[in-house]
Amino acid sequence: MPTLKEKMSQRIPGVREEVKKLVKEHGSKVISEVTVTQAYGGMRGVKSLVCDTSEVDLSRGVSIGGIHISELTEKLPEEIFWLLLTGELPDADSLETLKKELQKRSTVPQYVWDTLNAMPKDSHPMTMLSTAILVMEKDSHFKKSYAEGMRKENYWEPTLEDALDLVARTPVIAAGIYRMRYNKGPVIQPDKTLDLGANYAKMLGMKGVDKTFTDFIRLYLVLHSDHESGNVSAFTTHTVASALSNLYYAVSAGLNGLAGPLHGLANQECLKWVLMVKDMFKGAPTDEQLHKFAWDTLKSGKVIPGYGHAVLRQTDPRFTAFLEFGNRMCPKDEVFQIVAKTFKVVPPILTEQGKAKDPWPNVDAGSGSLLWHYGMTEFDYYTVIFGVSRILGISSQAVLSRAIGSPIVRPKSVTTKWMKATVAKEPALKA
Ligand code: NMX
Ligand code: MLT
Repeated sequence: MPTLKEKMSQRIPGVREEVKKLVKEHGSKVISEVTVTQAYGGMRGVKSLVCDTSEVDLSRGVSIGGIHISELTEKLPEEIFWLLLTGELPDADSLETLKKELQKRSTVPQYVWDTLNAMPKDSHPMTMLSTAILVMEKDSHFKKSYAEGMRKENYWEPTLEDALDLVARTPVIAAGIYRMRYNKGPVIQPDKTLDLGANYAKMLGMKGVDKTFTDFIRLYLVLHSDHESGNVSAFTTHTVASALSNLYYAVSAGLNGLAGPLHGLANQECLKWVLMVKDMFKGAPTDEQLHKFAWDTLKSGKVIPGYGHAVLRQTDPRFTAFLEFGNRMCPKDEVFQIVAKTFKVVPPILTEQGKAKDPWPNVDAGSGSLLWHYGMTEFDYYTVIFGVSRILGISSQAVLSRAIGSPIVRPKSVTTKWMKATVAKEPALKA
């Protein structure tokens, strides 16, 4: 029954050896090339990152440690954290040990609450989460060990310590933010006998919810945990951590990226859109009404939030998991019904418009309607829950990057002048 750290210590020498051998024997082989479109187009599709926690297939969606997300929906977030870091699911004893380890670490320093209390009362909850994480930087294990002259091969160990602290504390902070920001009463302290998801659900202090709310929060934390390393939150975290900034700096930066409407904030934007539909048609619209509303959104130059993806070209299996949950729990809920109807109406419209490469729903299209069903109506909070979950993935990625000694990120940029001169010399660049 190894602890997480022991398991990682067993795994890491093999991973290091594997990477070293690969680079030594095949270092000069070409795995991708970059076109002018890609250089100006957000590097879409350029294979230039390595991520061993999860991978995204354009039609099947995400798999974690080689297991498709649809097979992980009954797991606990702690099991996913172990899977992300070790590539295997924990046995029952290891899971219990990890749960205890996280419970032990879940006390949030008083200065975090003081900082949150001092912030403007109308701060966005994502700003509060990112600030709370940043302010804990002073207690980073990595920072301390680095100052003491730690050797490079040991970098991953204090990074794992920081990751464990972050994973343990973030649900407590996030629940506290919900209660402070929306005047829900005093912050609820963690119950040190509960798992991460159950504790988070309890600390939110929602009124009138049944046990299925806990199941829902666990599912939420599992589904958003990781999506390989090219998405904005993961790539930002990786870039910042590559300067040997500690995990608090890196994760806080990653969450700032998650707070953008084209990334994690799309869940709040999506519910806003669904509620606009509901208000306009005084309930669930007909297909024709929704069809017109969606076209009006597009014609006004806006995106339909929750639809489209930079990598996926099929319905996101994370959306499917939420849809299945909603079909079981609240098929008659009007807001959920609008989400289900949008799934029917919007993809053909985006296809007809012909701009979006992926007309299908992503993870953000359905999650908000379920939070709304459970009575969480403050939709600008929704991305915080995404953030709590995403910390599992981005901090695991950072630990593994430290383990293989990833260097500082520094791609080469070129000027438009250089680009013009180069394409003039090279008329037959491949598409
Ligand atoms: N509604 C309207 N237009 C869209 C949509 C959409 N849902 N998705 C893409 N397009 C447009 C896009 O704006 C672009 O237009 P233009 O040429 O005028 O700039 C065109 O289609 C081509 O974009 P793509 O190459 O298909 O998409 P890209 O890879 O650039 O961006 C997203 C991916 C996810 C940013 C984009 O699909 C989008 O803005 N979706 C809505 C926001 C959203 O749901 N984001 C959440 C993503 C998941 N997450 O959690 O991070
Ligand atoms: C994510 O979960 O990070 C999003 O689906 C965005 C992405 O993968 O690009």
